Amino acid sequence: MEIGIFGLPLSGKTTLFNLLTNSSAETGFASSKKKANMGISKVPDARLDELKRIWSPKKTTYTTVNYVDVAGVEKGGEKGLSSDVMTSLKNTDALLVVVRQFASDMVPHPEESIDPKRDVSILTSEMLLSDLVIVETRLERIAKQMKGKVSDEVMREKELMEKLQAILEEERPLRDVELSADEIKIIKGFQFLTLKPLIVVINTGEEDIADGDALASELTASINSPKVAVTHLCAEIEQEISQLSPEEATEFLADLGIEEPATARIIRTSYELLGLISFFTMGEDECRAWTVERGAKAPRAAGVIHSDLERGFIRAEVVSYENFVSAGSLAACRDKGLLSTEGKEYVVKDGDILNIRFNV
Ligand SMILES: Nc1nc2c(ncn2[C@@H]2O[C@H](COP(=O)(O)OP(=O)(O)O)[C@@H](O)[C@H]2O)c(=O)[nH]1
Ligand SMILES: [Mg+2]
Repeated sequence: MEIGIFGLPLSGKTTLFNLLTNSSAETGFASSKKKANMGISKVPDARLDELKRIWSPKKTTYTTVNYVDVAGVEKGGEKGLSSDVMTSLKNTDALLVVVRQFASDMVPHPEESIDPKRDVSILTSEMLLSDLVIVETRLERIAKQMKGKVSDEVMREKELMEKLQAILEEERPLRDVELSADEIKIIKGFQFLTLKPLIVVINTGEEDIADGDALASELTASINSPKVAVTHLCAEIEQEISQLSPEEATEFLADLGIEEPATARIIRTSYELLGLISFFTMGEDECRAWTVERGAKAPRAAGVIHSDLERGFIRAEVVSYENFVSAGSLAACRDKGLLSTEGKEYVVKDGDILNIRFNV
């Protein structure tokens, strides 16, 4: 999974990127419009930590998310976003939009005042414009082709592009429009930004941490889209916490009334928004977390591990994480009848521990 970090300059994108990916990319004014940073984040999972404790395996493998921290968006270009930004966001599955709530005399806001709702609307306008430019460029190209004889396929694409053009001109993001499976297939390659799910992160000041949930609910209500989730953090404080030892960090978080590091919440929000769940494989050699779409059946989950496991899928032995941990061992699960054998139609659940039987 790849997520693009998107926002106005000096909103705290790179600070958040560093937190998520444990990097030390340059932050602040000089870097705010520079090229993209790329990094990988290990997805924290307390359940995998526990499996590791039980098995003491040779290897423990967490799932990962790739993050691209793009240069700050500059408002008002006629052609939408710069080609650098567009290229960086090309393969992203979702966008993490950072909007600034923190006030600071040392860090000027490009709009000279603090207003997360306005910033979301500026960023949305830039995304709408970029998508509109893509649609119009495509329509111009189709118009040239129309001088000759054109296929039904091109005609269908033209109709669809005209429909999208009308939607974008009404300033409606494509993610909020109902599209058929066919239409989605046609437009997939265009990488429209307003089609991508959004995780909006409000970067609060230290004094606003306690109001974070209220600020997030307010913004959620004003955006009002099932494909947009809003969460919050104070990037600067979390950055300081990340430099502490685990014990110190826990204490510091508790003092501030923060239940868990914000990065864990952001990753969980991303999984929920993208409809993803985790399942596990375990043993003495390796304990490992995997990611699959909610609703996926057992062979599809097997295919995430290896294509051979999907191709030669016979059955899956399944125990839920909770049952495994409460029983204490696989033998105990077997005795108690907690281990089930499932076929091709089994829908994998979050926290399932799978053992795939296959034959190729
Ligand atoms: N006071 C305060 N400053 C912050 C916070 N988050 C980031 N900053 C500062 O704002 C500046 C810009 O941050 P940066 O991550 O580089 O923003 P970017 O341009 O969006 O990548 C840096 O000097 C950060 O130290 C915050 O939560 N509070
Ligand atoms: Mg930056």
